[in-house]
Amino acid sequence: MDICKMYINGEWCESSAGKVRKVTNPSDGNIAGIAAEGSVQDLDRAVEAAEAALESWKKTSTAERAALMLKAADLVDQRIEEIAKAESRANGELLRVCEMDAGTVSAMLRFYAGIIDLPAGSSYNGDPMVTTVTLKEPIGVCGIIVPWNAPIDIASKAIAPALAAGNTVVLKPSSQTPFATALVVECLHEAGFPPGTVNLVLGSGETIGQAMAEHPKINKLNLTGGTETGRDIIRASASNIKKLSLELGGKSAICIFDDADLEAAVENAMYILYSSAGQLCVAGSRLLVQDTVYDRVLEILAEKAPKINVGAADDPEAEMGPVITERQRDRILEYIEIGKQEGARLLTGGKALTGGIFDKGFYIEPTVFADVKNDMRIAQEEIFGPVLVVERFNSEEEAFRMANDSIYGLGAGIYTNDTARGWRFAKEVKAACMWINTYGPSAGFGAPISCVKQSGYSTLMGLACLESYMDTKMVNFMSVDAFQFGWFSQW
Ligand code: TXE
Repeated sequence: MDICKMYINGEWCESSAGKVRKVTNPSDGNIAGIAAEGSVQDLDRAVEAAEAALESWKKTSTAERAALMLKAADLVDQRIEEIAKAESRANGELLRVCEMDAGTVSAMLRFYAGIIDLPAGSSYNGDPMVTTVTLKEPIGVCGIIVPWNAPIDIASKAIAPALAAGNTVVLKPSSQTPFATALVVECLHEAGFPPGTVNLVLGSGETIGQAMAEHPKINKLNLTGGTETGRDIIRASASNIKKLSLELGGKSAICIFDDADLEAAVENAMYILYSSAGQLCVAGSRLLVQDTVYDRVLEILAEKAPKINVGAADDPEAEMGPVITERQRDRILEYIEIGKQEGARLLTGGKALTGGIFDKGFYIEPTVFADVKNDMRIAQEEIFGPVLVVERFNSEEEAFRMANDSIYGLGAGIYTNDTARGWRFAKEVKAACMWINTYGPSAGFGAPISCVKQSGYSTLMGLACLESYMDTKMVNFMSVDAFQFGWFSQW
C-alpha cells in the first residue's frame, strides 16, 4: 500500500523521522491507508517554504491567482470519485456525502476566484491637507488545521480564500483523514501553484498542530475542531499573538412549536443529525419541543429512528454510517450511560450495533433520549455521535431561553408557522447560522457564518471570509510640501 506523503516546497516527501501512521476504515476495520507522520522539522521546512514563496506569490495579479484556482477546480472535478472514496474510507462518512464534499472543493475554488477582486480599500478626504486611504494586503503564511469530519469541504473553505488573498498555506489535516486532502493538494500542484505556495504536513494535533500554533512565522492560524482544541491553540499561540480563526464545537437546538408540521420537523432533525452519525458540528442535537405536541414528536421518533438503515459508508442503501473510531464509539457509549444516570429516558437505541459488518466497524444505534433537562451533561456537552436529546418547553420565552442556555453558539433552528415568532427567534437566539422551517440548506456561498460564544470566533464563507485573510493598512498622504506643526518656538 502506497504511503500518503507530505507536500513541502513543491515536492512530495515522507516524514524526516521515517514514521508512518495506519488509518483504520471505520466501516469495516480494514486499513484505509498509511500516511507519513511528519516531524516538527518537516513543519519547519514547510513554513520556511511558505515564507520564501510569499514574496513572489503576493505580487502575482489576482487574474493569475484566479486562473490557477479555476484550473485546480477543473482537476478536482475530474477526480471527484477518487477523492470521495479516499475520504469515505478514512472517516466512514457516507460515500454520497463525500461526493458532495468533493464538489464543494471545486465550488469554493471557483467562488473565491470569482470574488478575488472585490476586497477594496477606502479613501477619506475629511481634511484639505491630508488624504487617507486603506490598503488591503495578504497576512502572510496561513496555517490551516482541519478536523476529520468533512475534511476537504472544511479545508477548501480556508485554502481557497487564503490563496485568493495572496497568502501562502501550510495545511494539516486530522491524522485520521489525510488521503482525500492529499489528492486535493495534488490537483493544486498539477494546476501549477508555485512551490511553497501550498504545503501539506501530516501528523498529530498534539505534535504538528501544537507546533503550528507556537510557530512564530505562521502569521494566521485557522482551526476547525473541538472547543478544547481551540483553548489549546489560544494558549500555544499566546507567545506570538498570531491571528486566529476558530470554528469549534456546537450543541445546537431545534425548537418545534405546536403549529409546525411535525412530520417534516422531525424528518429534518433526524436527517441533519443521523446522516453524519451525529458527526456534524452544526447538527441540531438538542430538540426542544412544545409540551402540547411533545408526546406526538416522541411517538414519531420512537417509530422512525429504529428504522434508519445503518450500514457501511460505501453501501448505497445506508442512511447512516459508522462513527470515526473505536475510541470515539466508546466515548459516545459513555455519554449514553451518563444520560441514563442523569435520569433521562432512553427512548430508542443506546447500544453499539453488532453482527455482520457491525462487528468489524464502529457502529452505534440511532439513539434518542427523552425527558432531558437542559442542565444535564447530555444537553450541555457535545457528544458528536448519533444521540438526539429531546427536551420539553411550555412557552416561547422558555424555548428561546433553553436554546440560549448553552456555551455554544453555532446553529439553531425553529419550526413554526408563525412568521413573527420566526423573526423573534432569529433576533433573540444567539447562533452563527439559523434556520426557520428547515435546517441545513443555505442560499449561497456568499453568506458569512460567524461563530460565537464557545463555538469560536471566525468568519467562514463569503467576502467577509476573504477579507479575513487580509490585513488592512491605513495610509495618510500630506498634500502640503515640508509641512510643519508649528509647535516649537525656535522654528
Ligand atoms: O477535532 P479535534 P476532531 C468540531 C466538532 C468536534 C470536532 C471533531 O464540533 O468538536 O471538530 O473533529 C488538531 N493543537 N468541528 O475530533 O480533535 C487535530 O489533529 C493543535 C467544528 O478532529 O479538535 C485536527 O487536525 N491542533 C467545525 C484538528 O485539530 C490540534 C465543523 C481537530 O481536531 C490539537 C466541524 C492541539 N492541541 C468540526 N489537538 C465548525 N465549527 O465549523 C488536535 N489538533
